[in-house]
Amino acid sequence: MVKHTATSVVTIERFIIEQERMFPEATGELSGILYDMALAGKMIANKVRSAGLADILGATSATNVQGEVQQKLDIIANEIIVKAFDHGGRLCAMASEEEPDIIHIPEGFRAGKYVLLFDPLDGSSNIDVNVPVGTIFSVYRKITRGTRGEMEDMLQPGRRQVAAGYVIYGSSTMLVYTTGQGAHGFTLDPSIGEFLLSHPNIRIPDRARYLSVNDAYEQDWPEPTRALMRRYRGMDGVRAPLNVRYVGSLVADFHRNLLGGGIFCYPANTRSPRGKLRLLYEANPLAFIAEQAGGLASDGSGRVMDIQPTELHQRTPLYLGSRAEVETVQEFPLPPEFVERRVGTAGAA
Ligand code: AHM
Ligand code: MG
Repeated sequence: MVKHTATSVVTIERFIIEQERMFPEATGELSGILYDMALAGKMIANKVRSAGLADILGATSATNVQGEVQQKLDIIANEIIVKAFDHGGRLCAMASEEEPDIIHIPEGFRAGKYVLLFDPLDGSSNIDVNVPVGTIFSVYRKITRGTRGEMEDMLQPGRRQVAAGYVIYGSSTMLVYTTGQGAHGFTLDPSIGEFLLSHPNIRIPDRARYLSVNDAYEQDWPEPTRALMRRYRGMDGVRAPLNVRYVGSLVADFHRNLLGGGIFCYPANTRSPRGKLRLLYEANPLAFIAEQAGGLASDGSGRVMDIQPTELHQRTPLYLGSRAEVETVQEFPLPPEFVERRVGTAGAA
């Protein structure tokens, strides 16, 4: 790979081309998906930036000045992504956290050899209070015959991802992605409208600083989970406590922990034995980034990316971040009623 220093100006486009050159057999289709995601990210960033002005610029009712019904930002983000990808000829299907079923490529457009799964605007309940939100995405190669994308193409274990990443709409907009050659971060320079390489080859610090968990659920956690959290907080005398930081916006919590070192936890509890977060749209893509940065992701009993999905909107408990912290989870095994892993054996990659 071409070496870049922190001061060289490298656009995301140039970086993607350089990565593609390492694979002489590459057709450029995956690169095209990454460009399109960067474009969609810029368009969503633009909407998110003026989110607080919607009522002023629009109208007091649900209808805006153009007579269009005002849409929630997560629906707008969903449409931006679908429209950025449905005619490009690179995807054969998509699936979104916002839509119940597979999104097929419309008649008349060429279908490609990849599928895209995404959460268009994660943490969108935070928008009203100006907290960072994000887009998360995941790309797999089509495995079925025929031109249409099928459910089987969507329900692949995370270890088969060919690319994944997220865009965080924070104090600046950043895109972080991996194609399995490390995790790389780009910051949007709004004055020129380009994502520039700002965080090449991200490594999650070995020494964790942060614990991100919503402990309002403590009463519903099984005892081993409570004991695990006491460990992270240094309450059992085994280690120094981690600092607690919880935004409640997964991308923001993950991004901070990725750069600063830490663990994000959304454990199973008695009310939600499979946790809250979605395996395909949230857990797997961030797990891929974490592993590429030297971290790990577990569902409490094993590697997230080894779970064989059985449904599009499947949930999973999630422990994500610095390697040693995620490994600690194994020391606190859960009772059998919380262990519901389906690990596929076919076609292990
Ligand atoms: P969403 O996809 O409906 O936005 O929900 C996902 C969000 C994550 O961003 C965040 O980590 C989590 O929900 C917070 O949940 P809770 O409020 O239960 O702690
Ligand atoms: Mg979400």
